Amino acid sequence: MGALCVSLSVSCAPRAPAPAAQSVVATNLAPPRGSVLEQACTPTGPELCFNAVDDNCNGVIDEGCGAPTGLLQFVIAWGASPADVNLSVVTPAGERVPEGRTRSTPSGFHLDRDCPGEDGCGGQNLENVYFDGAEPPRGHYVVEIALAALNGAEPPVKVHLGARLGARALGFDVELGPGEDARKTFAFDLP
Ligand SMILES: [Ca+2]
Ligand SMILES: [Ca+2]
Repeated sequence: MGALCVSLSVSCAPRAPAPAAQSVVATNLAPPRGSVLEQACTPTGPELCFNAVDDNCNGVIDEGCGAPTGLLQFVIAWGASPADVNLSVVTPAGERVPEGRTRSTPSGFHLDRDCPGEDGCGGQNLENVYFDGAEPPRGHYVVEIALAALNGAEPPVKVHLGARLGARALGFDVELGPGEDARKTFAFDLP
């Protein structure tokens, strides 16, 4: 027999371990140069695919769209632009994903799309890096968004970066162009 809990009081329930997402809290957020952090999430309706936005404010970006997600996730979207934009993440261990043609790190980070050019990218450019485990490595992260080639696109190339950091989703509008604007970074710490 269990305890004599006849009410619906929460205190009667066995204490559940905190969800892993709640233990992942990023600090020292450094937005890309020229970008403003989108803190507040305003639900705008059902989740829309391929926009790197958490439209329904459930903390998950582009869920149900075929893109794998995880406790850490970084997504860039740049619509139908012909520009070649690359997303990469440097982990606390100094691993980089992707690294050349290698799309996964030993610690569990993966890139699952490389646009434009792959099947399914046409008109909905999206790159997605996610962590597949329950305990993301602690330390300093750098997310890089780089313009590799304009391919005839008119600068600036407007890219939306969405990030899922545990239970929290946030985003930035990033503009890329020639010169020093060809590479922008978002950095944070996971203490
Ligand atoms: Ca969502
Ligand atoms: Ca979305």
